[in-house]
Parts: sequence; C-alpha cells; structure tokens
Amino acid sequence: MLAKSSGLVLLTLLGFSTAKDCTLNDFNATVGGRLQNLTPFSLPCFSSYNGNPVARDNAACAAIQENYSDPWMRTNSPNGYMNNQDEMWASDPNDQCLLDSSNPMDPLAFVNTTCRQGNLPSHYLEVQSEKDVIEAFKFSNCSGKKLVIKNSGHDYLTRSSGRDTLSLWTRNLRSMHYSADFAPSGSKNTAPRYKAITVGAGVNFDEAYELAQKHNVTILGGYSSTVGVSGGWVQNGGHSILSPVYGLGVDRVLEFKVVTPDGVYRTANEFQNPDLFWALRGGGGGTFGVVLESTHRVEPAIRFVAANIKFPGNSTNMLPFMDIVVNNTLKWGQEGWGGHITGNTLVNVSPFLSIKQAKNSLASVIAYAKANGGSATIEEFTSWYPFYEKYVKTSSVAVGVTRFPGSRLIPRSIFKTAKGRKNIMDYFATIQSLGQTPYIPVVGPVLYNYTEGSTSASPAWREAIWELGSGASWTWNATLPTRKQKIQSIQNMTAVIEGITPGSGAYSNEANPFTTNWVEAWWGDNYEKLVSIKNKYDPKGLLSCWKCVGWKDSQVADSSFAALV
Ligand SMILES: Cc1cc2nc3c(=O)[nH]c(=O)nc-3n(C[C@H](O)[C@H](O)[C@H](O)COP(=O)(O)OP(=O)(O)OC[C@H]3O[C@@H](n4cnc5c(N)ncnc54)[C@H](O)[C@@H]3O)c2cc1C
Ligand SMILES: *[C@@H]1O[C@H](CO)[C@@H](O)[C@H](O)[C@H]1NC(C)=O
Ligand SMILES: *[C@@H]1O[C@H](CO)[C@@H](O)[C@H](O)[C@H]1NC(C)=O
Ligand SMILES: *[C@@H]1O[C@H](CO)[C@@H](O)[C@H](O)[C@H]1NC(C)=O
Ligand SMILES: *[C@@H]1O[C@H](CO)[C@@H](O)[C@H](O)[C@H]1NC(C)=O
Ligand SMILES: *[C@@H]1O[C@H](CO)[C@@H](O)[C@H](O)[C@H]1NC(C)=O
Ligand SMILES: *[C@@H]1O[C@H](CO)[C@@H](O)[C@H](O)[C@H]1NC(C)=O
Ligand SMILES: *[C@@H]1O[C@H](CO)[C@@H](O)[C@H](O)[C@H]1NC(C)=O
Ligand SMILES: *[C@@H]1O[C@H](CO)[C@@H](O)[C@H](O)[C@H]1NC(C)=O
Ligand SMILES: *[C@@H]1O[C@H](CO)[C@@H](O)[C@H](O)[C@H]1NC(C)=O
Ligand SMILES: CC(=O)N[C@H]1CO[C@H](CO)[C@@H](O)[C@@H]1O
Repeated sequence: MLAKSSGLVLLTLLGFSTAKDCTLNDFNATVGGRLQNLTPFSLPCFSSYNGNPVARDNAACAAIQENYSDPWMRTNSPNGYMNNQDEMWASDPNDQCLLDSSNPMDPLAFVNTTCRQGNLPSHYLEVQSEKDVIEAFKFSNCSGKKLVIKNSGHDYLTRSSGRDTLSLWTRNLRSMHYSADFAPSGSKNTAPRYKAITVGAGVNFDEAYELAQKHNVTILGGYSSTVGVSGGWVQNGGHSILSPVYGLGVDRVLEFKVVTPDGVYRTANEFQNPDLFWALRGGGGGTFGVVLESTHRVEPAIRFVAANIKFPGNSTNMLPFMDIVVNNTLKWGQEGWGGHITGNTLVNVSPFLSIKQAKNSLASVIAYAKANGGSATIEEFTSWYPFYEKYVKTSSVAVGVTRFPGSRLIPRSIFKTAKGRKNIMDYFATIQSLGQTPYIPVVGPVLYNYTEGSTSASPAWREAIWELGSGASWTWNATLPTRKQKIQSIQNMTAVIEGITPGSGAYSNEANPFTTNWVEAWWGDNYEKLVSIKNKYDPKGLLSCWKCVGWKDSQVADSSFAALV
C-alpha cells in the first residue's frame, strides 16, 4: 500500500494525472483485451524464467534453434530482435535470455540457467490502426509508462526495445499501394504528381521490392530483405546502393501518416505539418510519433551494370587492393558507382555505364583480383529485382548476435589530398592489425541534386562518399570485463576515424552507439530545430530512446549500458 501511494505521489510530482483508466488492465480493456505480456524470444528453451520454474517447450525451442540466426522468424515476432544488445541488460551478463549463437543447440546456454527479461519491454500491443496508438499515448500520458516502437527489430542502438516499456508492434501493418500519379494531400491541383509507393509501417524491403517489380518501377531501399521501409531506416536517413545517383530514403519520401504523442493522427508532407515532415526526414525513429504509413517516390525500371569482384584475401594482398580503391574513389563516384567494398571484395552498381565502360572504369581492380587468384563478373540488369534476388537475398548476414557498428561518414574531400588518402590507408592498416577487414558502404549521395535544407539528417551526408568504420561484437556469454574492453576498443577506433574526418558526421543507424559527440555527429546544425519540434509534438517526452533527439547524457545511468561506459 505504502509503495503504491508513494508511486502515485511520484507520478503526480512528475506531472502525470492519477485519473482512472490508468492501469494496464484499463488499457487492456480499451484495446479489446489485445495487450500481451512480452516474454523473451528464446524462453521456450529454458526451464526457468526470472528464477521461477517453467515448462520447457521442446517443439517451440527446436524452431527457435533452427532459425536462431535467420532474420525472418525474429522480424515476424513481437519479441524478435536481430541484435542481442536489444534483448540483454548489457551491464549484467546474467540478465539475458540467449542461446549460444555459434551453436544454438549448446545446452550450456539454457540448461541450469534462468532466462531473464534483460532490456526487453514488459508488454506489447500489435498495432492495428491509428486508434491503438492514440489510446497508447493517452495511457502513457496518464500512467507514465514509457512506450517504444518495434517494427523489424534491426536497430543496433537498442532504440526499439527497453526495460519496463510498452512496445507498439507495427510489423503487421502490411498495406501496399502503387500510384502512377500521387499528389501529397493538401497540394494544389497544378502541383507535380509522382509515381509513388505507399506502404504500411510494417512492410519490409523484400515486400516493397516485389511490389515495385510488379509495377515495373524501382523503389530505393536497403541491402537487406527484412529492414522496414517506414521506420528507423527512412526516419534516420536510409541508404541504398543506388543513393549515389538517386538520393537517400529521406530525399525520396513524399508523405507520412503519423500519430504524434499529443494523440493526434496527422498527415505530414510538404504542405501539411511541414515542420513534422522535415523532422521525420532524418530526425530519427521513435521520437516524433508513430508512423502508420509512408509514401516514397519511385523511379522507372532502371538499367544498370553490376560488378562483382573478389579474391582470396590474406595479410599481404588486401592493403594494396585498398590503395587502388582509394585512388579511384572520386572518379568512380562521378561515374555513378555505389555498392559495398571490403578488403577483398567489391560489389558495385552504376546506372550510367555500359558493360564496356564499366570494364574500363574498374580495369585496375579487375586485374588485381585476377592476379591474386580471384574473379570479376560485370553484368547488366534491366531492373532492380533480379539484382536483389541474386546479390542482396544471398548475402543476408547472420543475426542473433551482439554486434555494434562504428561507422563514420567519409567526405569526398579526404580523397582529394595525398595526406587524406594516406590517413585512410593508415586506418585500414590499423583495422587489419586488429584482425578486421574494412567494410565500406559506398552510398554517399554524391550525384543527387539535393534541395538545401529539405531534410534533417546530418548535413555531413551531403559531402559524404563512403561510410567507413570499425565495429565490435561479443559472444553470448561474454563477461563484463570483456564487454567493457570491447566498448573501449570501439571508442578508440571511433576517435581515430573522427580524427581524420574532422567536421564530418555519422549515420546514427550504423554509427558507434557510444559516440560522445552524438548531437553534432548525427544532426549537426539541425539539432536545435529538431529539439523544438520534439517539444512541440511530445512535450512530456512520452517517446524516448537511446541518443534520440531530446535524450540527455545523464540517461546513460538508467540504461542497459550503464556499467559499461
Ligand atoms: C542486417 C542489417 C542490414 C541493414 N542494412 C541497411 C541498409 O542497407 N541501409 C541502411 O540505411 N540501413 C541498414 N541497416 C540499418 C537500419 O536502417 C536500422 O537498423 C533501422 O533502425 C531499422 O529500422 P526498422 O524500423 O526496420 O527497425 P526497428 O529496430 O524495429 O526500429 C528502429 C527504430 O525506428 C523506430 N521506428 C520503427 N518503426 C517506427 C514507426 N512506425 N514510427 C516511428 N518510429 C519507428 C523505432 O522506435 C526505433 O527507434 C541495416 C541493419 C541491419 C541489422
Ligand atoms: C488482456 O486481456 C485479455 C482478455 O481478458 C487477457 O487474455 C490478457 O491476458 C490481458 N493482457 C494482460 C497483459 O494482462
Ligand atoms: C545442470 O545441473 C545438474 C545438477 O547440478 C548437472 O548434473 C548437469 O551436468 C548440469 N548441466 C549442464 C549442461 O550444466
Ligand atoms: C496528458 O495529460 C494532461 C494532464 O496531465 C492532459 O492535459 C493532456 O491532454 C493529456 N494528453 C494526452 C495526449 O492524453
Ligand atoms: C518497364 O519499364 C521500362 C522503362 O521504363 C520499359 O522500357 C519497359 O518496356 C517496361 N516493361 C514492361 C513489361 O512494361
Ligand atoms: C595511389 O596514389 C598514391 C599517391 O597518392 C601513390 O603513391 C600510389 O602508388 C597509388 N597507388 C596505386 C595502386 O596506384
Ligand atoms: C597472398 O596471396 C598472394 C596471391 O595469391 C600470394 O602471392 C601471397 O604470397 C599471399 N601472401 C600470404 C602472406 O599468404
Ligand atoms: C542534377 O542536375 C543537373 C543540372 O540540372 C543535371 O544535369 C543532372 O543530370 C542531375 N543529376 C541527377 C543525378 O539527376
Ligand atoms: C562461453 O561459451 C563457449 C561456447 O560457446 C564456451 O566454450 C566458453 O567456455 C564459455 N565462456 C565462458 C566464460 O563461460
Ligand atoms: C584504447 O586507447 C587507450 C588510450 O590510447 C589505451 O590505453 C587502451 O588500451 C585502448 N583500449 C583498447 C581496448 O583498445
Ligand atoms: C517460424 C519460422 O520462421 N520457421 C522457419 C525455421 O526455419 C525453417 C528452415 O529454414 C523454415 O522452414 C521455417 O519456416
């Protein structure tokens, strides 16, 4: 009783009303009994949950073990996240519910071990319409229960989970529509119309690419089947290997339908709520509202060349390959190339070159790969979908692991001076000495005709040609000291890459989550305006996530990472 009434006093002090309809049971009734407890993804494999005995579910466990590293089962589950850091309480190796990702059958993980909730939400609601979201904001407003939004569960920064939160699960909002003459609502009759695809908030790229193919058009999207179109991808920037020519996700989105935390269902586009539209174009997911639908400008079917170059890499032949890459980067940028490069692979596409021109353009790397026992394929595609099937689907990375990216946006200017090129080569040498290989998304929108000020993503994107960095990962059973050491190492590597790219920024979706100057790196001069828009639509901070607009560094203390940084 005492605890309960002091809770009420606290809530009142915090400005929350203590009206009726503020319990989880009341909320559950409001949404027709659809509120669910959220239990960990791997719980069926355990015989103990939060220290209490539970019945192991052998059949359900077998399915989880079989699909442990596959994104599809996770993305379709309210409790499924790609990266273990979203699930675990990272500061306490005992507060998690994980299998051994190197061998999900390993009994060491689940026998004699209790499954704990970690950083997972306590409850979830499958969002079916805007009404659910409006009710959830009302409930959050009066109860103080924090909300998170979980779409595909790909976030590397724990922004779609959170201890004790109520998760709004959007994956089943699967509407899709193609329009040959889309006009943003509120625009004049004479305003331009666009070929566009409108998707519900749960639609992922696999589904959107298939719809686009059906209508013989191209939607830009990620190098992943299961990343969502409308959530963290587009709201944080959204890159594609076609971005060098056609821009980022934020450049192509035409309209959002969104419930803001003040409980209003709004249309945000150039003509209606333009401040909110601007904020949603790069200011971050989980911050300004719950998007229910987004509309994206599409291109006709695009003809392009694709180059697939690779060789068996070893300690002596990768740096010379990178030297050729570095020396050609500006030229390749002008030729429309985008893709991914590692120490011994290059898979790039360009819509501007013929096969013959592509072979000339890449002659030096093709020759190098062949001389090192490798191969080169240059082929033409007449649309995105067959490329997607051949290259993207087959390169799906294993998930169900703890992995932190640590990328930085690398501006074109670096490649213009011998000093800049040497700095990048030295960075590669350092990475190699750590036993890592470089990973370079070539996705900077170098040829895109950007309208100054139209998006709120880091201005550094507009100078960027590459994303580059060095990440970190730890095993399912890593000890606290190991975790600390990994984070220290990613911090060190971030300092190095920041040192050679002063004034640039980072793509928060794939940046070091522990970036110290995150405000500057992720939003630069756009930050203050983003904060004022945040305060306008979410004055009580009902939506809050790790290093999202409005977040305070002091909140580290309440986070899963508290003991690690
Ligand atoms: C395997 C893998 C491949 C990737 N490939 C690419 C790539 O090619 N290009 C690229 O740019 N990025 C890529 N990413 C990064 C990806 O864009 C981010 O992880 C992004 O946050 C995923 O957004 P989501 O909505 O799918 O995921 P979630 O984890 O479900 O959500 C991420 C964030 O978006 C918010 N959010 C989700 N839905 C909504 C909504 N409806 N309204 C408001 N906020 C919402 C959440 O609150 C959270 O903050 C990749 C990530 C992984 C793990
Ligand atoms: C919500 O109500 C339904 C129907 O009464 C019930 O089955 C369900 O367990 C409730 N959810 C929670 C989290 O209590
Ligand atoms: C679990 O505990 C029992 C009893 O202490 C022991 O016999 C068994 O070997 C343990 N199993 C594992 C996988 O640790
Ligand atoms: C939140 O609660 C306040 C009272 O504390 C009320 O004035 C406001 O309208 C509520 N907002 C929503 C979205 O329910
Ligand atoms: C698809 O679009 C391309 C480019 O606009 C066009 O050349 C082609 O004929 C179209 N194909 C079909 C089947 O409509
Ligand atoms: C790349 O350019 C540097 C000068 O900046 C030169 O020293 C080096 O030999 C070049 N590398 C290749 C492979 O052409
Ligand atoms: C790396 O591979 C190249 C080409 O196959 C070979 O010449 C070289 O000796 C190898 N280096 C090492 C250290 O294995
Ligand atoms: C950008 O604009 C210029 C000048 O209008 C034009 O020549 C060029 O083709 C445009 N680039 C792209 C990628 O659309
Ligand atoms: C972690 O698990 C691996 C098996 O994946 C095991 O070999 C190792 O001993 C475990 N380490 C610790 C610290 O328990
Ligand atoms: C990080 O850098 C500091 C200072 O240079 C160094 O003392 C430390 O060993 C480094 N830690 C790791 C894990 O690389
Ligand atoms: C639920 C789920 O996604 N199950 C899949 C697990 O993996 C097997 C084999 O790949 C699939 O057949 C199941 O559909």
